[in-house]
Amino acid sequence: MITARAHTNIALIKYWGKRDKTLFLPYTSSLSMTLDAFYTETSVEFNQQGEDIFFLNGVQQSIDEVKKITQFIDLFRKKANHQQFVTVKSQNFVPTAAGLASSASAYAALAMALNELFNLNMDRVELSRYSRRGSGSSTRSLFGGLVEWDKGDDDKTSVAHPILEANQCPCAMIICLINSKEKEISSRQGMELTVKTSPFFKGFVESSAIDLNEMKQAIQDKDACRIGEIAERNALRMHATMLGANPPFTYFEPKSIETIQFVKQLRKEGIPCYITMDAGPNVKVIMPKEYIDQVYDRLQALFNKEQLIKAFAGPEAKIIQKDEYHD
Ligand code: 2P0
Repeated sequence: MITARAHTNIALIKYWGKRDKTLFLPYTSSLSMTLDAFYTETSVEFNQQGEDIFFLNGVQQSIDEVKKITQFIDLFRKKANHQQFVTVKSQNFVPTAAGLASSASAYAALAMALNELFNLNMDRVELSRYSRRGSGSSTRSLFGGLVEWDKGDDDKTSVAHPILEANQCPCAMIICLINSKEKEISSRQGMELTVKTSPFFKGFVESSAIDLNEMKQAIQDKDACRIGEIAERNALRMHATMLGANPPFTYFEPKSIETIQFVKQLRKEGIPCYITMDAGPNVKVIMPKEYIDQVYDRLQALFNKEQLIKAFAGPEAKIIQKDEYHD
């Protein structure tokens, strides 16, 4: 039995839209921070049951869920030229009701574990190419610190690579939990509708390339405020594309807007902090590491402590357990 652990990530430059839905090739390159605070642990082993079996947080999953996992494992079976079925047991380590359970850490951990189980010896970059086929954002969870997923030209070149080690990262984040309800529009549906119908999508793709270049410069300069500024504008441009979709939709809730305005007010007072948001109402506040406690204290004007989670740049995915069985 092999067990792998992968941490989730939050994009500073967003992935929103696929140019190839089968291969999960994105329209834009993206860049994220792997978080120390949340992760998934996944164990895999061969079984003799004649089918793949999948448990998530101790609960055996439905045929539809198993189907997704089987398609993903097939990629590894094919490469290894193996036929064996696999039992997958996955556990999400995220605070209860955080609404942050992420396919990113899930598929990164599964890819890492399957690589070992099938003895494929792929390096992380190559593995990100495989994990991409489970979920785009999982490419970035194979690495720690700050990570870029290059949109690439094709299946081979659309892979992730590390940009900055976790201990070098000048930023921290506070996740503000606003609502953990199941979202009405999944990110997969949301991005598809946006690509198909939003006249603003083209503008997002064009401006994202500029944001990415400026972000890489800010990272090289270890300029946490600039990183925050660029992340905020990139996130808001992504959310603007959704308002332009037909039918229009948004992940914003009143409390999301209130938080954004509060963060702006803190900036006016000289406290450097910025926001980013994903396919849900929760707001992530980005700041230079040394300001995290000050921002945390101030955010308590809007949230109770249970709704605020501090996070720093986290580690790469790794194998944490390997049990060998011999007859
Ligand atoms: C991101 N999101 O870059 C963006 C920002 C949501 C908003 O990656 O269809 O679950 O599995 O490739 O990776 C969420 O999308 O989508 C996402 P699929 P995924 O983090």
